[in-house]
Amino acid sequence: MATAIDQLRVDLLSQVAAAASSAALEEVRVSALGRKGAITEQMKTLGQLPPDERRAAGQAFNALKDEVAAALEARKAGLESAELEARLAQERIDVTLPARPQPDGRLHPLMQTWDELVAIFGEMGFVIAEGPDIEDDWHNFTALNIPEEHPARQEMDTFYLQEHDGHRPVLRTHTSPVQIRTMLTQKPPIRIIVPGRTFRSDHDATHSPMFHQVEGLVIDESTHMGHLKGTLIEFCRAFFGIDDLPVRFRNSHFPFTEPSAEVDIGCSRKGGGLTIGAGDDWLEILGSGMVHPKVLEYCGIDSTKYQGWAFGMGIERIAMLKYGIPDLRTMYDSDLRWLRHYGFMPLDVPSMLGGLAR
Ligand code: 2NM
Repeated sequence: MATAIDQLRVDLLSQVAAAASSAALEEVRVSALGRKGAITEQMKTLGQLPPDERRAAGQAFNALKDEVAAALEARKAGLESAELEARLAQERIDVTLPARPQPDGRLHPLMQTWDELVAIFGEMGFVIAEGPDIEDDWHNFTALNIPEEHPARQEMDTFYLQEHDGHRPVLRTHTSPVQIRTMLTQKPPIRIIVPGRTFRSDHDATHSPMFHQVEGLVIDESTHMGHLKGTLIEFCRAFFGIDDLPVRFRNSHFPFTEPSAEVDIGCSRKGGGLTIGAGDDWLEILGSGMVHPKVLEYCGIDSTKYQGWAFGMGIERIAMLKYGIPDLRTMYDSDLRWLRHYGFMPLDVPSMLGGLAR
């Protein structure tokens, strides 16, 4: 019996040593220690031995089991770490390799600016709201306290669609109807920005019949003009990347806000050029104000309990200012040379690090 156990020991230990992978080692484990394994099978013969030999043989088998189990464990640890090393070597990524060739396309400066605006206001806690390009009179004008006889409502300035069912659809002239829709469907507190397409019957070097706006709206029980001012000063400085950019609030009038203020930033126009953030001149970049109580009431918001403020700006206009684009119309020429000059790499993360174009 002793020689049979010795033989089995040599045999199993050499199988353990020869296993070349953890899968092969697992097969060795099953064939040695499993329920139908070599040791188990041999131990079944113990009963045929005379009682005086049986005890010693039983102890020898148990010792062999322990020894083989220990050898399996040790081999397993060795194989696994070798396999891990091999995988790490094979799956290694060389981070020093040059980037893959960038796609040939460019992001239009308008869309780059859109992304920057969303990034700045998003960081301040505003969420994006959207709505239809085709509106009705009520959402585009009436709910905004724009009177029937207001020039903005005239055919001269507004694109009306064909009348049907007694309604006259209109291409929205600003994104404010989205604010109206939001106030009608959501309970305050509200803090949204609304980027989107807008349409006015106007076409020259600074106006396009289709253009883009970002408007914003904040409504709660206690927000006030101080918040409007702080937020818009912070926005101007972040957008133009100038920490001490002078910002001025100038009295103005909109039907939907009271009081209303135009927001100017400091600039210089010396020598025919334009330098933002220097000099003693001013440049208008956005409109703002406290939401008119009538607008709140149109939207079912109790104007004795809630108040709010809003602002709006043209994306083309501020894109032109930031990136030094002299003529708005070139934005829609689809001229690839222009796009290569003014465009941005699509994978660029919008940030203020690019600084000013001039
Ligand atoms: C501006 C200027 C001032 C404005 C107001 C509203 C609303 F819906 F809350 F009444 N939305 N947007 C607003 C106010 C827009 O753009 C120059």
